[in-house]
Amino acid sequence: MKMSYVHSVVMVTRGTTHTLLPSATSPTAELSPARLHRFVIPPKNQTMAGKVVLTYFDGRGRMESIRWLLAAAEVEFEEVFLTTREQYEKLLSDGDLMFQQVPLVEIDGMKLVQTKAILQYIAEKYNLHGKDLKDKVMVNMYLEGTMDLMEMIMTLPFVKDKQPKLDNIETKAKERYLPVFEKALSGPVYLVGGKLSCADVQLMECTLMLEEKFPAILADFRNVKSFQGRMSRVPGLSKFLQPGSQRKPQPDDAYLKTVIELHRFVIPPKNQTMAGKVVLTYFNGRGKMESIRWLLAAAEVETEISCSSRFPLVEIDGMKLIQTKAILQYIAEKINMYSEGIMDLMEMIMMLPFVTDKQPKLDNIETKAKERYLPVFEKALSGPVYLVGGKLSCADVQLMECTLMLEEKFPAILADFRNVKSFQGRMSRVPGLSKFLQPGSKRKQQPDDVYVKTVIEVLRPKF
Ligand SMILES: N[C@@H](CCC(=O)N[C@@H](CS)C(=O)NCC(=O)O)C(=O)O
Repeated sequence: MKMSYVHSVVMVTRGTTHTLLPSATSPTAELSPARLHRFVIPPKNQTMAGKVVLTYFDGRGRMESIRWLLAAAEVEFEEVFLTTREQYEKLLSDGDLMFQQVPLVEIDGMKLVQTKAILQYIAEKYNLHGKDLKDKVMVNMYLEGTMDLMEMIMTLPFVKDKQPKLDNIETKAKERYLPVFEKALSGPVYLVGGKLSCADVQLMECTLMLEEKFPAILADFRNVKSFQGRMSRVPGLSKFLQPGSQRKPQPDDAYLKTVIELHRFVIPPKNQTMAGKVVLTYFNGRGKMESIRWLLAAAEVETEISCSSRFPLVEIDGMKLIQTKAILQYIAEKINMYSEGIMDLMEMIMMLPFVTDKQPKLDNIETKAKERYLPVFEKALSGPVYLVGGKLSCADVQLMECTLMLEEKFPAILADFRNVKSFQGRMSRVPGLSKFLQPGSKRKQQPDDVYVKTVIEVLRPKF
């Protein structure tokens, strides 16, 4: 690690939180007994395969939930703060950022990107992800919900006319999100399975963020409020909540300036026990449900369809599941960095029909596809038949879906990506998918005007 990258490093030890650097200070100046301890006591839970190093801005953003989770797991971590464009370009040229984006987390000899993939790895590793598949999918649904809400708050500083956004966040928090958690916590101590999970940790983070903006927002949500009290006594979190910890403050102007400066460049399918039918409720079009249809097709799972409800909703094994990515995980077990990247790209295409000035968006998608996403998959497929672990996974299925979507918009886009092109050929011969690709299957067409009108009518979205 280049010392110039290290702005300041704070280490959370088992006992206390110590600010150790700026790195320029004399190392001997702080050799208190507590600090010496750090070399003697191995950090709780953590096998010493190496340090955990987070690379991000010196602010909350997408890294903050990762900091919270590591704190809850009582895992020490170091931080590299990005302050200059040059640092970021170095990371790019070193090939450290798979999709040219931070957060970056170095852990167990890996360089991980994609926030949710990272959260999931840490949660699994430290037993904070629910005890079985059904608990895990519940945890994921809660996580996705709180993440959606936090993302609205996160992007607030970058918005010019803040009041309408703030009003929208407050309404959504009160009417959509908090009632869910209020109900889930009417009795149970934790959200899922009677034990602490990453969903609890993220809900704690989220409610504190909400209170910063709307101090009285929990007045009508007493269960959530007392949950907050309990969470603040979880040992790792109680330390994290103390001044001087690695928790970051609300974004200020200096933080915003840095972020803007840096952004200057432009399945266990087959052996699944089917306790019941799989029913998908969605619009009669692609949207966020299409990846689920693809995955179920690859898994050769029969589905029934009911149209035009508000959200992606899947009824499977007697549960009603919402939140697209959580469903994918239940079916294919593991969301990884690839599928999150592919989803980012597909979401850009998915939003196109709702955009008035399409050309700049299209240009941006084409550039990102060619320069950011396809090169990753071209490399990953130079040799291997499948993306991960030598076997078909949901990432392959999603990549197939994504490349076909891309070709619909840019027919020659795979000309320079031969491995991806021949992967497409292989995937089209996967039995479930070969059926799904035939006319008359449940695969949906590109969105037309009727689809767009229906979505707008039903959801009345505020884009
Ligand atoms: N889906 C990604 C999104 C990451 C992301 O948008 N990161 C921003 C910083 S918060 C970034 O690196 N942007 C640069 C870019 O997209 O070019 C994740 O959750 O990690």
